[in-house]
Amino acid sequence: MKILLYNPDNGVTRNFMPHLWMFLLQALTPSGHEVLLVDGNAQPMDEAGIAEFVRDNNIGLVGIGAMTRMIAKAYRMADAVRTTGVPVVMGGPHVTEMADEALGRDGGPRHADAVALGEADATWPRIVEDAARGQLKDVYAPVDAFGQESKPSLKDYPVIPWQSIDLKQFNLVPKAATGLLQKIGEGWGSFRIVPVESGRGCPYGCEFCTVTGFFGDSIRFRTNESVVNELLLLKARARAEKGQIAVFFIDDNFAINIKRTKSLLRDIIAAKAQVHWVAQISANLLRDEELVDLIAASGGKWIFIGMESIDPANLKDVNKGFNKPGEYATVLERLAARNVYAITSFIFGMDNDTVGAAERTLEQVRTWPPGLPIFGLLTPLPATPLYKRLEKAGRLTRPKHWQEFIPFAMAHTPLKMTIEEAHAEVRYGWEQAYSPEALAHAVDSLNDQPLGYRVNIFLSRLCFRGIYFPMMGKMAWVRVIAQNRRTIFKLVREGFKKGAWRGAPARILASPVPQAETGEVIVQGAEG
Ligand code: B12
Ligand code: SF4
Repeated sequence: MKILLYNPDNGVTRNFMPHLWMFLLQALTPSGHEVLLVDGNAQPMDEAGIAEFVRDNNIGLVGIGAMTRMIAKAYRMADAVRTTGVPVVMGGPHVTEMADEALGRDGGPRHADAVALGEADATWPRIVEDAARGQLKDVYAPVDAFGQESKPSLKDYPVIPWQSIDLKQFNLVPKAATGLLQKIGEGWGSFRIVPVESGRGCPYGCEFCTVTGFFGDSIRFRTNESVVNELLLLKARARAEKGQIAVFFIDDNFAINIKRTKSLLRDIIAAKAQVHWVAQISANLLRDEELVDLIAASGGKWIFIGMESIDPANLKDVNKGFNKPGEYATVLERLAARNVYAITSFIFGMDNDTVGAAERTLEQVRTWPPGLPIFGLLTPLPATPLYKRLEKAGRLTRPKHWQEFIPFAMAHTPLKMTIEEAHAEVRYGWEQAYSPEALAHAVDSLNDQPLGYRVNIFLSRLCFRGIYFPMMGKMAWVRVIAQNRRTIFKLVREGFKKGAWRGAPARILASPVPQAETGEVIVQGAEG
């Protein structure tokens, strides 16, 4: 049987990174079946397009995965596939919580023939065999022989054959420049960001988050060896292609168990498996100097930190009181001292937010080392404790907001400001943090660093700007480049100066990397 796995486009980014679930399910597919992957972000498709693809390729089963944000498009695409007579199975965080909606059991139309609840590592092979026999069931739940919910241990994680997977659609280097850039240094003919998971689960239960409900509060890890081997495979591929690969460790909190993270990072260093990487780590765990040394030594470049708010009352309200705003600056300095920078994520529209929340946040951000601040609105995702609390209080203004998704729009009324005021705060945050002046300031604050760091922060800021301000068309890029021409000229001028690209790699030298250690497992904290 031929199977199509499809991920709808998010309408914001193009092909910046593939979705891991597709490669994972492909690797877990029983032999004898052929799996084709289409990521809508890289290969845009509409309803007629997917129906045609399914017919032309003689597809026998379509699997669709989506977050809440993309679910309306996912349903439309599923409907189009089902008109061809081919069955659709849906999975992922949204349909896990809203299976009745997908199956048309809530009074609405049916979109899926079957739904895979939760982690599908163990159920996927069963789904494929049932579909091949024409005996798909409505619901596949990950349960053991006694009917109890069971979570994959990750100890026998499949090998994802990155060396042979077609990743052409995920090359971030423009085609026209590939030939020339292959010749620079070790080669820049391709640049790809690849998702790798080293563990799953988070026990923290922040009120707005899906993760604790979805992956459970039991934390599970792959073996160090399997992660290291995956990195080595990716490195070898990049070398063979005269290109570069960076890894996004998609764990919700990559350092949730500090001892284990340190041991993984030491193994990465020992095996010379370092690649540039990004991960999500909560601020409380970054108090550990040795961990931060190892992050820098193992290739860590950007850390995503869910700061959410600078107001402790807001953090307490959403059950994230373990975040301590008073230590944000110290944590960021500690990272920056090793040339590791942070993507700092903030949420507005929280219950203690008042008008001016964005400016108060930015006042602090401006005093921190340069990074990539991002701003969102508190969003009640289905089945989260936040959703249930707001529903009970009658505060949801758009209870099924995902059916008509609007980016950066509240679905409930905050307590101390109006919905419009909350929208204005988020707009202000983006406008100020990504203005040409703010970009120039970020670049200048790294004047004591080699030019590469300044170019990196500038390009990263330009890309992150696109999360709020649409950057999908060529004209949008031309406008932004024109607005930032002074900074661009300055960087180009400096690029021609002798020695501009060389210099001290970090403000302080990372301390020597400690040797491997083993020991008991301690759960320290979490992020998402
Ligand atoms: C990586 C990631 C992203 C990436 C996505 C791009 C990419 N290429 O991966 C980025 C950074 C862009 C991102 C952004 C956002 N994300 Co995000 N993200 C994640 C993260 C950390 C990892 C996803 C992942 O790969 N997981 C590992 C794989 C193996 O798990 P999985 O995808 O769930 O797949 C398993 C099952 O769900 C199932 N499955 C999934 N799909 C399918 C399909 C079929 C057919 C079947 C059978 C099974 C199946 O099987 C898989 C194996 O068990 C998750 C949290 C998490 N740990 O999952 C949040 C998460 C998915 N994100 C979330 C959110 C809310 C967002 C944002 C909306 C945040 C924001 N406010 O801006 C944005 C918007 C995204 C956008 N613009 O599209 C929520 C989604 C909740 C929900 N109900 O939708 C999550 C769960 C985190 C959270 N805190 O709650 N995200
Ligand atoms: S720490 Fe992060 S992943 Fe864990 S529950 Fe909170 S937001 Fe979710």
